[in-house]
Amino acid sequence: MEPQELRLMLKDLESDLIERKASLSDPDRIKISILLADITTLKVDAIVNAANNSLLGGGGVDGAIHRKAGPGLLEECRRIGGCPTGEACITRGYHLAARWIIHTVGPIWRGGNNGEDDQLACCYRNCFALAEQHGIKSIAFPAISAGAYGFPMERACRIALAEMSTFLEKCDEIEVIAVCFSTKAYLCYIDALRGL
Ligand code: AR6
Repeated sequence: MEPQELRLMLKDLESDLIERKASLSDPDRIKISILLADITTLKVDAIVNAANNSLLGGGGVDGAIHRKAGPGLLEECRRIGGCPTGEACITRGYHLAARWIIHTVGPIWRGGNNGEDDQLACCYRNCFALAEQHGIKSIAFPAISAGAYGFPMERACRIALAEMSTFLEKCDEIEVIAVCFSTKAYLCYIDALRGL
């Protein structure tokens, strides 16, 4: 596909997304944006890191966040001492534009019958719980587990969006951004939005 065609397609999808948002029961309460971006560049109160149990950094979004935040982040993560799968913890944002980083550890995909869906849903719930506790008003999520941990992107985006909208049903104070690092992720979120 030519880049021009892809741009046009994304433009169509964006209009479709706006219509979709408008068709939800109370559009003023739905504050989910789907954004193609590098999460480390966003000026939001908090960005979420798809970390591992050690919290000591790694590849993917975790590596990008640690590189940009600087060594203070690694030090604080070391003091925390790790994070179980499905849980979350919070640190300062250091050199990032975001004030906070919420670190969560998604499940490694093992075929789908080993509690992966529930663990992934827990990641989102625990991140939102920390966001509420810290008065965070805007939060950006990467597609947790959908990279190195192998969770199928379509399924990961469906779970993410379901948890985001469930949370926003009870708390409409927080702006939620689903960050996509590829057009595939973007298209999966649009599909998931259709299924809401
Ligand atoms: N901004 C937004 N999204 C990103 C960025 C970025 N800068 N970089 C990658 N993604 P992954 P996981 C997307 O692998 O699957 C690490 O080594 C990426 O395209 O970062 O939860 C940790 O230390 C994908 O859609 O996280 C763990 O060991 C999504 O973020 C392990 O990887 C998640 O991909 C965690 O694996």
